[in-house]
Amino acid sequence: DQVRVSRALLSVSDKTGLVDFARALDARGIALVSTGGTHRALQEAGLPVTEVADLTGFPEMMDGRVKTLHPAVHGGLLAIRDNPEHQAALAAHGIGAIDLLVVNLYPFEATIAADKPEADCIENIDVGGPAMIRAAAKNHADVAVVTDVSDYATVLAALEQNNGALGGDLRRQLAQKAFARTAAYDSAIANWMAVQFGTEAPGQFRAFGGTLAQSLRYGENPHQSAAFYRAPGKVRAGVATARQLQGKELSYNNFNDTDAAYECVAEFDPSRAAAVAIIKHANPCGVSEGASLLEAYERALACDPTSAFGGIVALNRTLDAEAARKIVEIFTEVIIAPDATPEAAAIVAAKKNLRLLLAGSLPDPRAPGETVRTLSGGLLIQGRDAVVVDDMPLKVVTKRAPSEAESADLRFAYRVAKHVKSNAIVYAKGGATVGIGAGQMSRVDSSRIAAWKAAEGAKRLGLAESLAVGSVVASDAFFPFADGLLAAAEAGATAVIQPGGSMRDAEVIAAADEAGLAMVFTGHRHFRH
Ligand code: 93A
Repeated sequence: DQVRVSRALLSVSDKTGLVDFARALDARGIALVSTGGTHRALQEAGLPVTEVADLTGFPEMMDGRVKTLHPAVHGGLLAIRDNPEHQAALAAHGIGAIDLLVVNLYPFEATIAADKPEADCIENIDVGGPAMIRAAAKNHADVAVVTDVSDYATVLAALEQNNGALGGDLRRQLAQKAFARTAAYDSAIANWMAVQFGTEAPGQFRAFGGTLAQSLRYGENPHQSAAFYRAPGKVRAGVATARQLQGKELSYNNFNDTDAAYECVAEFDPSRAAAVAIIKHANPCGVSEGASLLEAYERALACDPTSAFGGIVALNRTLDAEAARKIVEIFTEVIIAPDATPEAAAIVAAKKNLRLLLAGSLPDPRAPGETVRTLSGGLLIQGRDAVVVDDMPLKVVTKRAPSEAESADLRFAYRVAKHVKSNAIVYAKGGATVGIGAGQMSRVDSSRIAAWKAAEGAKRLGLAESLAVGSVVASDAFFPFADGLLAAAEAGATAVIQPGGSMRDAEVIAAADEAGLAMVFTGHRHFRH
């Protein structure tokens, strides 16, 4: 998998390190070819170098706009070495193969950053450089491509180590980096033009290689523009891959909430139980497992029917008629499921505005991926929270260990807590949430809200005791003090699941023991902001 380097083409705007690098190549007997300015720099350093114009038989023309755009260059970069026809073509046209391409591009980014006139910016759009980079990177099986000055040393070291050859791993790595560079370069041009020409698409997501999938009527609010961009390549099953069977166009908030709903319900293995998540403003207002989707929906709805009005309903199994009939009884914005029976689809069809999305399958909660968020002047990117409670080493920290039923509910509650905005507190009983506290700045406030919801639920059902009695509670992050935990005990929870790791864990554990609670630590936090 080694490529012996006999000839290198160097064409660089940033001439940092150029002479030393070229000198080392020359010392290895590698023939050097280069464009105008680069050629001059090498010649001045006393290095033997051929000008590209001598290769092409054409002078550089039009202020250098056309210098390397020629078969003598691109044939040399693109010819497959063990393809007889390609080799015959090289021979027939007197084209020499190029094994190493060293290019860095016209400084377009620096030119726009310096607020240069439009004509200067346009002139600094490199055409021939990216064309060569792409050619060499495509043909990485036979050619190495260097697009970054900081890789000169690596390449020299590799040549030294392999007796003048470059290995496949390095060539593939360099090729990938090369395409990343041309992609970023083109993004910079497109983004600049969008602003310069005022042609920015509504909600255009800059610096992101996605494709515009849908222009949205507006964003989170009517005065904000918005669009949905689909990530390039194969993406996880979900809103982006779902088929919309019917209903109004999805809005920005629908997209966001539907995604939250489907990601949440995907935590529940459909082969174990049916599960339903009802989401409002990207937070679950009820999640439940059940023997059937109908049962799961009814129990999810019971958690907070007021909030569920106008919500998004996500199901982990094929939507069936009995669940569909129940769901359409109240105003719902979106239903998303892997699939729907024809009968269920017909029931939903009676509600013209209700959107029905069929995603084909459930997203894998363990799949890698990233979340992106913009902030002024940049992007924040992180790996997705792809850890699930089943993979966490749960540790019982109290005198009392949770019962089997409590254990099941603790896991259930922690799965849900992962999808609740911090600070998240989730009460659950029998595989259903009974109170959810979301998005508070204080954990105690989230605890209070969750307990209050559980008490309201009991009132609705005419029960004397809060639904939190006999429940378990999950916290997305550790309890910094015993107060949040004591609030849960007071509400009637009998077991707790939380990451642990507070300075005051000992205090919190002692309080749990005192209250007769069983508590497990997960060792994994589920912040969601
Ligand atoms: O104007 S171009 O798009 N046309 C070309 O054919 C071409 N070939 C190489 N720019 C072109 N280049 C770029 O010239 C390279 O990407 C490099 O940035 C620069 C090197 O020019 P010089 O060697 O004259 O300094």
